[in-house]
Amino acid sequence: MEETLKKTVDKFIELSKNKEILIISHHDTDGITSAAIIARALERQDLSFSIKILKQLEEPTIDKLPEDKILVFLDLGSSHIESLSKLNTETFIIDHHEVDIKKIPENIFIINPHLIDKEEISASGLTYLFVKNLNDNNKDLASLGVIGLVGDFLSQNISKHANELIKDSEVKIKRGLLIYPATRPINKSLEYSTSMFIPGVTGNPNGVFEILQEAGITKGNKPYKSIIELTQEENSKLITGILLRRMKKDNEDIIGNIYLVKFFNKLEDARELSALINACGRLDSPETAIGFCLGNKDCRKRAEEIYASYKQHLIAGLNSIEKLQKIQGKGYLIVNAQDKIKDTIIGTVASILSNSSVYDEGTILIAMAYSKDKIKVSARLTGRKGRNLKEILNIVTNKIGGECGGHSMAAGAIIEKEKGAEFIEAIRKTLDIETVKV
Ligand SMILES: [Mn+2]
Repeated sequence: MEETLKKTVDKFIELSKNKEILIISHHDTDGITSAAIIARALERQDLSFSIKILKQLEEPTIDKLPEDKILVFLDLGSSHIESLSKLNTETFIIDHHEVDIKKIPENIFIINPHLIDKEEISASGLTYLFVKNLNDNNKDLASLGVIGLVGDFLSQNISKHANELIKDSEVKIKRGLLIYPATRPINKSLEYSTSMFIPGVTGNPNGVFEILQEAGITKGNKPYKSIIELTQEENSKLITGILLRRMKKDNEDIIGNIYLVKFFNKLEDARELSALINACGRLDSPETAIGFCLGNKDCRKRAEEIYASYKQHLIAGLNSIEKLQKIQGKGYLIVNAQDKIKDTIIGTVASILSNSSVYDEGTILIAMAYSKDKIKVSARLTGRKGRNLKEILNIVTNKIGGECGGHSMAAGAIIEKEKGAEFIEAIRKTLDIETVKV
């Protein structure tokens, strides 16, 4: 890894002397923090650059890329090496997604652990190592790297280079309940706890009050304590309350490392920062998210507004899905939310529910919502084992029309608005036949 980093950085220094740079990154937290890290580093080197944030990289986008600039892909690009090699310019790829190529073309320079030691690290971590090699004064960018690491769920099992990143960042790590933010009053963290859905508590202020009472956590006339301020006893009582409501016996996935980062001069929970950046990136405000990462005060204000409304929508979506009528079959559940839940959050709502332990392992969740003149379909699998959702959606869209994508445990489709009833009928048939086969 060290050798690849050094060689790639040397090549970058040489090439960037007389060519402008175009950074292309992904719209999630890992991609946004990666872009912010490199932007600050290039600014310090006095290099001129521009940034493009993408939902995903597609062939038509590649065809339109400028050939008079050096291209730098972050958190993207590994699966497009062949088409990128056809462009008449040099391309750098800093990415951690799988790569399937034997020989790297001459105009491509890539940092990807899959080509070295298969170590698990985020693109933000790799980008940090890149800029640290570029100039030692970039060490202050490590905390952004940690936020990206947390955003990609890579912060619970730490690899060698992820550890280097964490050490450089000076973040504080505490073991505790994995509900965020761990740094703000716990009643709000519980109410908005979408990362860990707690039946009867998430989105329900009365339920929050009850679970806190049971755990002996009261507020008096002050705000509630934060998670990191709880006593051992309060903490273990609260964990018991959560386990009872989640109907699970082990507390393995509800306890873990909490990363505390100094941000805008305050100690913040990295997951909260990550969720905020993610919301802005996905809701078409990536420039606000990058500005937030780089400490811009106006961007911070805007980002906080976007995040607050995103959380409201998410909780409203979760609350309304409970009330909506569901079609229940053997091993599956279909919810047609129509215009009751926004298309931008229906997938997240479905993911939260599939992780909630409300449904049996292997249950398929199909959620539908209007998306202008179409219907957006999100399919999620509860637990880790079950049928292949991409295949199931593929069968149905082949029959009634539409497009689908994704993978076996989480897939999605877009169909015509008037095909809603037809879709439900077709997917029920497919799911019922599949059950017979199994
Ligand atoms: Mn990533």
